[in-house]
Parts: sequence; structure tokens; C-alpha cells
Amino acid sequence: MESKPSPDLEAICAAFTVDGRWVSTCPIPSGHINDTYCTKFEDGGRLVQYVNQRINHLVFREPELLMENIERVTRFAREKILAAGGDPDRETLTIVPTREGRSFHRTAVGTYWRMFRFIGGARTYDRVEDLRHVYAASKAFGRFQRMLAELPGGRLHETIPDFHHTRKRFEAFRTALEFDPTHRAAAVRPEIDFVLAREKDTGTVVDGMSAGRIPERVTHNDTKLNNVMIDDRTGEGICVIDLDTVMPGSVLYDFGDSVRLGAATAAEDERDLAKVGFDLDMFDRLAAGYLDAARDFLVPAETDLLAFSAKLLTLECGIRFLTDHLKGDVYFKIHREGHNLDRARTQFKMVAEMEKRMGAMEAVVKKYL
Ligand code: GN1
Ligand code: MG
Repeated sequence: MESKPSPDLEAICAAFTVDGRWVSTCPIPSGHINDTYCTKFEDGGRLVQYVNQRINHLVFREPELLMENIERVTRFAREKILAAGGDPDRETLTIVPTREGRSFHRTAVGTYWRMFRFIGGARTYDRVEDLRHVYAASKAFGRFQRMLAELPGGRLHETIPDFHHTRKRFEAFRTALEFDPTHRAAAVRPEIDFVLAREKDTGTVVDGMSAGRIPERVTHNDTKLNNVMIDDRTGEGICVIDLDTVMPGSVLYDFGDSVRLGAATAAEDERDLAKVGFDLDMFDRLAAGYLDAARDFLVPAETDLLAFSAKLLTLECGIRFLTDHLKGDVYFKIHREGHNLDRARTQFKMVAEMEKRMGAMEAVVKKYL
């Protein structure tokens, strides 16, 4: 893998309104798109931590608009949390402004940086270690949707247009397959056929939305379980993070996408497919947590498709990984040869298992409605 020159984080931090003396910055190696770091400052004998992120502006083409969304969402969340007697410093992200009063800093070389306060006493989990965390995180995403239903100020910007337009994702896959720019298609015929056989599914949610049956709402759109911070002491999902894709969408995108990690028995890139599977007990916790927060505002056109959305969004993500493999790994960061293919395979294995258990999944949803 080619390595990028590491940026001068001390200089970047100097653009932001942080008190004290810069001490160190370490990379946080998670996420497939942006680059994330943890920075320590010393202020009056105390160590204070921050999160620095370089926004990938090839993926998020308009970082200014993206940050405008995040400013609106975090400002509103802060008001709501204060009104409910909560702690806004832990329950929502807090943007550290630049010395010019902006929410991001553009360097001379044209990279975009932002800084958040670090949330202490809580952490994220890349793999499920405790079923209670699954419930807690899913509930946090449901609460997040409920809160954003009241967001004033009009529609948010679409930071990535058609992000969860599954049919367009399918079409992009078919185009990549047709051109086969890296000549990888021949070696992945079973995966290609798996996708082609499911074309019909890809229109279900987007057609419901364009017909007006499925309402457009403000959604998170990247509801991996590791996008919720779990409180070390209480085990509650205290803060929803990674707000880059908060924008208009369907609740089905959020619930469906949460299942990819939240009901998986192995990591997203596990190579040993025997370890990869869909776990119904984990799905049960996801459905219970989500519906405990969201059942009051959902309409039947949404609840009818919750179980299906799990399969659909997992399929969509697999399609995106396979497309990127065919295109030569141009979108998702990879850390080894064939990484996107490995990721696609885990998603398809989960889809196949969900298809076999769709009846049981629907019964779980019904139980909590
Ligand atoms: C990307 O970078 P990260 O891990 O937050 C992707 C998601 C995918 C996810 C797969 C903007 O998210 O849509 O579900 O990888 N984000 C973007 O793990 O494409
Ligand atoms: Mg993300």
C-alpha cells in the first residue's frame, strides 16, 4: 500500500481555538474514508484530548456544506440535550472552531480539517462484545432520528447524492462489470452472479420513496455500531458520532445498515467465511433497541420493510465493495490485496443467511412493534 506523508498535526491544530500546548497526535486507524487522529494538549498541568479529522474531499465533494450540516445538527442536539437536563459535552459532538470562527480549516495544499472535543469515559466497539451494547447503540440511533425529526431550518444538504439509492448502486456495479477496468471480473464470477440474481430487490425502498409511500426523514446513513459511543460506566449509547452522512433519507437505510455489523458474528473483512454469519439474537437486540426509541413515529410502510431493509442494506454495501474491487480499489481504503473482495464476501454471506431466516426476522420485528 502506498503511504501518504504524515501531515503536520501540530501546525494544523494551531489553526483551531485550543488552549494550552500541543503534546502529541496519534492516528486512530478506523474508518474507510476520512483520516482520524487523537491529539493531546497540556493545559495548566492537565492533559486534554481532541479528535482531528481530515475530510476526504474526493468522497465528500463539498466539505463546506457537509460542515454546515454538522454545525446545524450538533447545535440543535446541544439545545435538546440541555433542555432534557443532559450533558451536551458527552451526548453530542462538539466542534472546536478555528481562530477565524469557522468549523473547519483548509490548508494551503487544499486539505480540509476539523477538530472535535474528545468524549471521555466512553468508547466504541468495532465488534460486538456484549449484547447489551447492541441494544444500547440501536436505541441511540432511533433516538437520534426522533430528535432530528424536529430539526428546524429546512432540508439538510445531500453530502453524497444518492448515497443509499440501491438501484443506482446496482447500476454502477453493472457499469464497472461491463468495463472491467482491472480485469478482475473473471475471478469473481460467483460474487457477480450473486448480485445479478438480486437486481429486483434493489428498487424496493427507493421506489417506495419516490412514490411517496415511504417518508423522507433526516437520517444518519452510516449506522455501524461503532458509530455510537458506549458509556463505560452505564453501558448506555451516549453519543452518535460520524455525522458526515446525516442528510435526507429513509429510516430503513439506518436500521438496515446497522444490521451489517450489529448482527454479524465476525468482522466485516473476515477471510474465513465459516466464521461469518447472521445472528438472530443480535438482530433481536437491534430491533428491540431501535423500536423502543422509534416505534411511535414509524409508519406501516416503514415497519413492514424493517426486516427486508437489513438484507437490502447489507446487499448494497456488498455491491459497493465488489464494485470497488472491480474498479481497482479507488474508493474504500484497503490494507491488503483483495480487501474489498473479502468485505464483499462477508456481506453476501450475511445476505444469504438473512434470506433463509427472513420469516424469523419478521417475527422479531413484529414482537417489538
Ligand atoms: C464507509 O468510513 P466509514 O467506515 O465511516 C462508508 C459507509 C460504509 C462503510 C463500510 C462515506 O464508512 O457507507 O457502510 O464504510 N462511508 C462512506 O464499512 O462511503
Ligand atoms: Mg462513516
